[in-house]
Amino acid sequence: MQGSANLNLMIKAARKAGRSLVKDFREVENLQVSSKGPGDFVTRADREAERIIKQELMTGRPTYGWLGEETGETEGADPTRRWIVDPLDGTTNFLHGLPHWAVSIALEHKGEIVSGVIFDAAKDEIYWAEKGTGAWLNESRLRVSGRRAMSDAVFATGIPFAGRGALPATLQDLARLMPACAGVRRWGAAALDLAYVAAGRFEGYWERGIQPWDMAAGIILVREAGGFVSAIREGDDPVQNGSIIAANSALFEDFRKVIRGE
Ligand code: LIP
Repeated sequence: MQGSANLNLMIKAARKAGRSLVKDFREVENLQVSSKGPGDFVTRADREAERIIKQELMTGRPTYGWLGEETGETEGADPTRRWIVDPLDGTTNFLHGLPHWAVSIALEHKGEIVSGVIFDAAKDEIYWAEKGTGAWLNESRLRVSGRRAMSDAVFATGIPFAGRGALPATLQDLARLMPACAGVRRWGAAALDLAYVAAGRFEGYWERGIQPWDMAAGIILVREAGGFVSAIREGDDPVQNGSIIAANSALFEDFRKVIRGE
């Protein structure tokens, strides 16, 4: 697999963490029937995956900064570069034995996401992209969907739960979008939702109230596959403000108008 030294380091770290998570996932499936459930076990699996990734990346690039879902933010000696890592995106799917989760690793340079890796270890699909060199699934080049009609388009999103997230706004989004499109999916992993937009499987994705590590790697994948990404509110930055709209080039403006209520 061609790519820069940083990308190859990211892929090595993602695959090593993915191997650990696949082993733990098999145990989680067995724990579904236990009265206590696998909650604590999944927390340990999540933290072990981030430990593996952090060891690989910070050994290879000790001066870079760090932002990880489990271990938080650490300033680096190099203030221009930062790893942004979700060791297990789709945690609730993992907890319930649903094989739709991923390791997500992104590299940010001077505030811009310049490379990303998303590893769906359960399906052995690794998505990767570097600025200016395209988006890839394993060894195949990715392009966003060519569909041009909203009525033919399938979109993905995240739906608030347990009192978290922007429920009224999301319900308004759904009320506006559902009559205009061919379907909406909620598969529970933002990183894979964005990877699927880059792969042309979804025409678009949006979500409110998610974290930088949920979206960072997926942003560069969508852009390098020919799609567009923005925040929901005009002028916001998706990574900084926690809301995101992503779609293929043909539908991006129409989709964004629907979500913005324009
Ligand atoms: C999840 C996201 C998903 C969102 C969930 C959660 P996690 O990330 O991938 O899109 O709807 O609320 O934030 O917590 O599994 O890393």
